[in-house]
Amino acid sequence: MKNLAEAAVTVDEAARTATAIPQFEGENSFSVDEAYAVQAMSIARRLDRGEKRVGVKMGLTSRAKMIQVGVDEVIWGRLTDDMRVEEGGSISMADYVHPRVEPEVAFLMGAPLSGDVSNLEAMAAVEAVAPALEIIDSRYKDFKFALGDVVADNSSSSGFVVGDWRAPDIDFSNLGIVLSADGRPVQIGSSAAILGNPVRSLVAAARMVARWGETLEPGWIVLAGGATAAHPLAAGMTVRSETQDLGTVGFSVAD
Ligand code: OOG
Ligand code: MG
Repeated sequence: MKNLAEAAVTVDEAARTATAIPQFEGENSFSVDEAYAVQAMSIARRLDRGEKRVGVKMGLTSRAKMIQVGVDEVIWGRLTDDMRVEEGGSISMADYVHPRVEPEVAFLMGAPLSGDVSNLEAMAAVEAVAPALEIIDSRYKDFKFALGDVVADNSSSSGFVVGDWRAPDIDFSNLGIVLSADGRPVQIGSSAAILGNPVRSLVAAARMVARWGETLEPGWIVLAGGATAAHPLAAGMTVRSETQDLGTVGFSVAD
């Protein structure tokens, strides 16, 4: 029988020590439910080490992302305070296996949200919106995984940067986004790539966390998912993303 608790230790240690691991293949592969159970147990280990839960990340909410990794189901993961990189801050390659960056939209929750909700109900629970970058880092060798693997690995969550928050009183359903590395555009897209409108990702988040007994809590951040394919990071790189009406967010890779 598969030992899910053991798998949780494996993915948590791989993330903690930035070490690549093989996929859970064959008789060791997980059903989606098993994978979320592994994810929950691995995050519990991080919380035991003193990290604080700060929100949720949605994944594979755009075609570009689904195609890039070959998995075509919307997934979610858990964010902790330790994953947050300050806007304009820097990271070290040594803390990651093979990190990539992708432009996202972040929501700041002002009221609890869980279960089946409408777009309108979801927006009523949002306090602010911001441009964001997610640093993803699959712990699996060669960034290759099946659905169960990536979900168990906290949906490749590893870091995130949030720009200035603003009131969610603008139409952010189709905002142009340019992701630049060292001043050169490397991905160009639109917030519309995120399920047609990022608010649909928030609706999906409310539904999906409810399945696991969770509520999007006031003060939590919800990352809506990458609007474009992710770009590989390298030592010395400066990353900046500019989102129409939301502004810029960036960081650099020290070494
Ligand atoms: C899986 C995580 C996907 C997104 O925004 O679509 C994700 C991966 O690409 O490794 O974070
Ligand atoms: Mg992402």
